[in-house]
Amino acid sequence: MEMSFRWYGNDDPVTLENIRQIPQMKGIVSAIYDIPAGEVWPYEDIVELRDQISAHGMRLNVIESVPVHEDIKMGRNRRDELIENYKETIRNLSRAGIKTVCYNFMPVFDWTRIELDAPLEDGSNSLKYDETLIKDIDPLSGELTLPGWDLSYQTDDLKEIMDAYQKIDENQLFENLIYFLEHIIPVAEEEDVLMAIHPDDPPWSIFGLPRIITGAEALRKLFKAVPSKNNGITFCTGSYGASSENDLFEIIDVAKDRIYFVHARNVKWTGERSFQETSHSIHDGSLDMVGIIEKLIKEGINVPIRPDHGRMIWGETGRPGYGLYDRALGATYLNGIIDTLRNQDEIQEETT
Ligand code: DNO
Repeated sequence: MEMSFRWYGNDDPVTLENIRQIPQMKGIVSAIYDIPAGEVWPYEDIVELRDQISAHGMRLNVIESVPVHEDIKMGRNRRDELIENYKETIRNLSRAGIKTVCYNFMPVFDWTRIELDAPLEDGSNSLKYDETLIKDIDPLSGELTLPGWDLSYQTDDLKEIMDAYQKIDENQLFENLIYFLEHIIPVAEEEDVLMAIHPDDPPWSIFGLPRIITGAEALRKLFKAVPSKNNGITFCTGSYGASSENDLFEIIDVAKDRIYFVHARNVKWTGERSFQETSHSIHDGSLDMVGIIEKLIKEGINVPIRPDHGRMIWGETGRPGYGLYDRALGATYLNGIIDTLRNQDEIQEETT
């Protein structure tokens, strides 16, 4: 697996120089953040990002994400035009040598939490989700600070969009996803680009909005509807694993020939549909990180993997979940597991 790290570009307080010093760091996962959702990413901008990363001894291996415009998710009239733009972005990425694209199909809100710096016992802090508290929040009141609401996801008129979603149920949203895929996957095939849908985080409906990429059953349905191998997934342990009802081993079985990108994150279940993010260690969270990595390796899955969110430790402040220190510890933990499980002769060969 190719150890990778998410980097938010030149505004990220975590620098490429910092990231390069994490042992065995090979890949950078990034995006072009200043282009509004729905517009074409110019080839030149992609090349500039790619070359900047290469100049630091790593490679831009995954785009996370090319956002899908709400009009596509809602199946509105403008979707065909927006899908054409998306195709053009896929072509431009491919021409620049970038062959894996992560995206999601979550209505309006990307990943959602109730608290961005909830204390943990050890004095650090991390992101937390509590269904009982979320239920009392009106997303229109502005009370919610959304960690995943990048510029690219912002909408001018939240209320109008939330209202429009009242008419879209899970089946309709799924149909809109399939419509989108039926149009873009042929281009991904031509361009040799792997599309990797990120699960809904958390994997259940929030604020009355439909959510559809939630577990093994949903993936079976997705692959049946669009069988192309370019229609794949981001296997995000923390998103699927936020629900204690999801069996991550079953999800690997269902998706094993279509896992193109791995997000490794641990979470501790704190109640029904409630959890807090922890270090990557199996001793801290509810997920069997060692067993999961072992299964991925056994299945021959050799794709970019990144430590997902980290806690804020050692006084670090910054983008929630995306500081340097705990993600670096996570990468090192994951590398330890991977190196132990991998064929030692192969590792020897690589190092000599
Ligand atoms: C959160 C991330 C998500 C992810 C998108 C993918 O930390 O995993 O925001 O980037 O959902 O499209």
